[in-house]
Amino acid sequence: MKKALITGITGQDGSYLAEFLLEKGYEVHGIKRRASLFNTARIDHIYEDPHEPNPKLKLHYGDLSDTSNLVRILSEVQPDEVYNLGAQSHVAVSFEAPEYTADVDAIGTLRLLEAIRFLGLEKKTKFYQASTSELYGLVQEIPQKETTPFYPRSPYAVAKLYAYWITVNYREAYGIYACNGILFNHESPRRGETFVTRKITRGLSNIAQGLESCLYMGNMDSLRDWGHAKDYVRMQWMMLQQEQPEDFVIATGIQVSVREFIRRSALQLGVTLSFEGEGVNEQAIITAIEGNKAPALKVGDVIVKVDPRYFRPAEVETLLGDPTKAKEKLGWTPEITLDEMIEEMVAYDLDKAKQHALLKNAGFSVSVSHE
Ligand code: NDP
Ligand code: GDR
Repeated sequence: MKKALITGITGQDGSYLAEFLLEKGYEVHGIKRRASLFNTARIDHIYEDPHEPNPKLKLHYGDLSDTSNLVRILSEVQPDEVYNLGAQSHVAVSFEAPEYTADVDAIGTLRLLEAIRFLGLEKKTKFYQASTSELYGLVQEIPQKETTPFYPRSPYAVAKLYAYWITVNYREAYGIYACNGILFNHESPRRGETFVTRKITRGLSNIAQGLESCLYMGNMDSLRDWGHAKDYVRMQWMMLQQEQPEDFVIATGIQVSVREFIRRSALQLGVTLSFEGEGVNEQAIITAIEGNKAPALKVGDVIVKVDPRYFRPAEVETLLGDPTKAKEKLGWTPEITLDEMIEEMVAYDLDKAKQHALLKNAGFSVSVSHE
């Protein structure tokens, strides 16, 4: 039975990857952080009681900033595959916490690779690094592929640039099977609530149910290539099953704007919108118009406004990936379309909003978290 170790198992990708590997018959080990509240909601459904004989999912407390902890866990687990998905993964937050982001996202990767080397696991343990389309930043070529030059535009992306190259370097210097998946944005109902897609599907669902009145957005002109996390974790595993380690771009090859994502999400909710001041972000407002079927909204209600607070000091305006290499070499193609993904996310968030609304209407106090 193969053993995998996942850093970031409590995150969006970690939870889908853990499910995927358990289905493949792996023994899955995950590193979770100590937090003052439970932080395992995304993996509770696959949790196994450690008191039962031979659990297939095992969790270890740890942190990518803690070298001795990582060495100990790797030494105990002796994994066949390490998936380094743990990171301070929010681009906007990285401007506020640049040093922490560098420590975890850049040096954390080095710590894991050094632990593999220190423990003599170079020939046994394969290593996957969660690299990102943010490396392309100020875009030099459209669409972006494996050979496109990098130009990172945030402390997050600069930290990930170090992680990308240290992964390449340990592959070349020490013969470790180590590779980078350069993944474009991927989303799901498990996406963190402060990333733009989830903020939109959750915010609009709450508005449609009368729990909130307005969604405050940053740059709605931004263009992204959005896929579904389930399709992308399959590819992470495929990359570690090859004869030779290589780096791959994973993307859909289709790009839409944040504004278009709002429009398609609203359509799923039965909300018809009017866009004003398009292209002039500071003035853009979005109102409900006739034909809208959401019970809590009336014609003319302003549903979306721009708040400069959500603009970034340096923005990545346009990302579009070319996944040809992954298609040709690994036979990978995404199976879930953007509209199917939006439908799934809206259904999930609307269900949650309806539960909250029911409680609220029955007189219970309900609070909605915001960033
Ligand atoms: P999430 O933010 O959902 O998950 C990040 C995970 O990392 C969480 O489990 C989090 O723990 C953990 N983590 C954060 N800080 C530390 C730390 N100091 N030590 C150990 N673990 C830590 O990210 P995603 O699942 O969306 O992304 C997975 C990886 O892929 C990340 O590295 C991200 O940068 C990268 N990536 C993501 C893309 C996307 O579109 N989703 C695209 C390209 C790359 P906790 O739950 O306790 O917060
Ligand atoms: P991104 O994702 O920065 O691409 O990084 P995010 O969803 O945060 O932003 C996408 C685009 O939307 C614009 N935007 C807003 N973003 C947020 N979060 N909140 C807003 O209110 C808002 N309004 C507009 C942003 O400016 C941006 O242009 C994600 C993360 O998962 C990274 O870890 C990963 O590496 C990359 O995707 C690929």
